[in-house]
Amino acid sequence: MGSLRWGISSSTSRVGEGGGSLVVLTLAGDLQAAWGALAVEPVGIGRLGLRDLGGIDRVLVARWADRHATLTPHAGAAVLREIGHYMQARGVLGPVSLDPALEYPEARDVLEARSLAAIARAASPRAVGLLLDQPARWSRDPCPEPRELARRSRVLDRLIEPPLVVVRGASNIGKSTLLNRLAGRNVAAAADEPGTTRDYVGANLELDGLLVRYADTPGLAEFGADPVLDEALCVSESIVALADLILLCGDSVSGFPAPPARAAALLRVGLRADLGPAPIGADCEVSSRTGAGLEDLARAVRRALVPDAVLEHPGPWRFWPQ
Ligand SMILES: Nc1nc2c(ncn2[C@@H]2O[C@H](COP(=O)(O)OP(=O)(O)OP(=O)(O)O)[C@@H](O)[C@H]2O)c(=O)[nH]1
Ligand SMILES: [Mg+2]
Repeated sequence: MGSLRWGISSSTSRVGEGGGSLVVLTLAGDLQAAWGALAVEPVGIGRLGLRDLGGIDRVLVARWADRHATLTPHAGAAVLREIGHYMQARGVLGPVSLDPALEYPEARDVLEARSLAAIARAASPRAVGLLLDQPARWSRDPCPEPRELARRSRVLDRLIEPPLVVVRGASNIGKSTLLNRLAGRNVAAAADEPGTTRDYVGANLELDGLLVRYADTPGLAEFGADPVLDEALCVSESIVALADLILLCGDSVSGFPAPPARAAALLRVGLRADLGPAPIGADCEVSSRTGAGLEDLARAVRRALVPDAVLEHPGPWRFWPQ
């Protein structure tokens, strides 16, 4: 179990309406051993699922790679301490707390050391230039307005810890094909029959310089079709509730589904644009077959999560853990 560690990879307050705090934990190392040690039903690579963690909480477990998973507790920071105790009791090593100044002795001051440490763990290419510029920005503006700083920093933190994008829409309209096209490889099964996607499929995607965790979901219209699918559909609301951005998808025939009750940010995406016009109200339309609109979609996703105005703001960013 020595090769398994956990740590808090991000702790952010939700941006926008709805509020609430969201904590993302990272599990890194021998995950096969972790499932047994933590008594968690295993989650396959590229899969997401809701799992009971020691009776403390139902957490969203996303397995991004062989040795990397994230856990998102529903209840936010309040249950974190209990989860920490549970992990330690089960032999999963806690986070190694690194002092950036010790880790980066070449840095001129603690701020420069922090920015080097943040660059090392930042997920998105867009983070690098901004982080390198932070020492200069803080010396220009050492006392930024606290609320505005907090708001801007919460958004920019998404360049370090990838936000969660969840797709929602009717069955058989090209949701999984879109994921495969964006990923440039076959991540999700796509076929010309409803109910092809029977589980959550996740992939890390870089969209317009922003790394996101992207979750494909089963079509909305299939409830009652079979027990495996029903189980997958049952967790839908939980995953949607954790999303930073929902892609509400529709094609010329299906139209857009109703937005979920507690949606974070929303983008309405018209799919299969080569077959017919997008439903009314589309923010963007794409054809995975011809490739039309894919770049615009990537930019729209990035802008919805990290708007241009925030990226281009010349002020400082409080990017280090509080
Ligand atoms: N013409 C055209 N066909 C597409 C496009 N995208 C997907 N398709 C086809 O639409 C069908 C359904 O695609 P999927 O990606 O499996 O659809 P889905 O929404 O994931 O379906 P479920 O998993 O059942 O909900 C397949 O036959 C795809 O080849 C597109 O942009 N244009
Ligand atoms: Mg599908």
